[in-house]
Amino acid sequence: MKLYFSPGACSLAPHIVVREAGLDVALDKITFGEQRTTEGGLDFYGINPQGSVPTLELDDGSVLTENAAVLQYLAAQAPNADLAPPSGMAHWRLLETLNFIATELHKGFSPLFHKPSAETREAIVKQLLNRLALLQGKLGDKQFLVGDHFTIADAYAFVVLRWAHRFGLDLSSLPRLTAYFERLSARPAVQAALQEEGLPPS
Ligand SMILES: N[C@@H](CCC(=O)N[C@@H](CS)C(=O)NCC(=O)O)C(=O)O
Repeated sequence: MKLYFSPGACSLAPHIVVREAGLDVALDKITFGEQRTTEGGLDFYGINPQGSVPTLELDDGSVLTENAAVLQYLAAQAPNADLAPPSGMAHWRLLETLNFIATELHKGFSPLFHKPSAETREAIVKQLLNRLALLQGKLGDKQFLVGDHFTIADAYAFVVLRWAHRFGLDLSSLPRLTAYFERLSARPAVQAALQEEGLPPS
């Protein structure tokens, strides 16, 4: 398998899962510009017509996209790592949480990457802080978002919380979420993925 990624983008979530699961997955860094190219200089649009990461190339050459699907596919390749509860209410909570992160948080952050006006930024940040408070509510007093151990939802949550810090959101009113982010940051798999993407440890 090969994971096409961009440093610090949402593809960091499946990258973390690859490390948590100990999967043998090659990495290929996409250069974003007017053209999008793989490390080998191939046109990335020829691999994924949307040009977005994460993109996972499977061993048969077919391609899987959409973070929530890629994360679940990777977890299914390493059932012993127990990164995605396969049944019961925990399974539905996992899907609920992945969808919440993808649609309410991930896509909520996207406009901040395009340098919005101060007024637009303020509205976006207000909405994001509301959604992050909801995420803290989902976390409750638990150590992880779903059940009692790390799942693919935590890998995805780590990425959006990292963006919250990168964009200077004031999370002081969300101490449990801040402590959760620090716990995730300390995981060896998270640190390994950050280092491999050439990113600072926190
Ligand atoms: N719907 C896709 C969206 C992925 C996405 O937005 N990826 C961003 C990086 S975080 C990207 O590649 N943006 C470049 C683009 O879409 O042009 C998913 O959930 O995987």
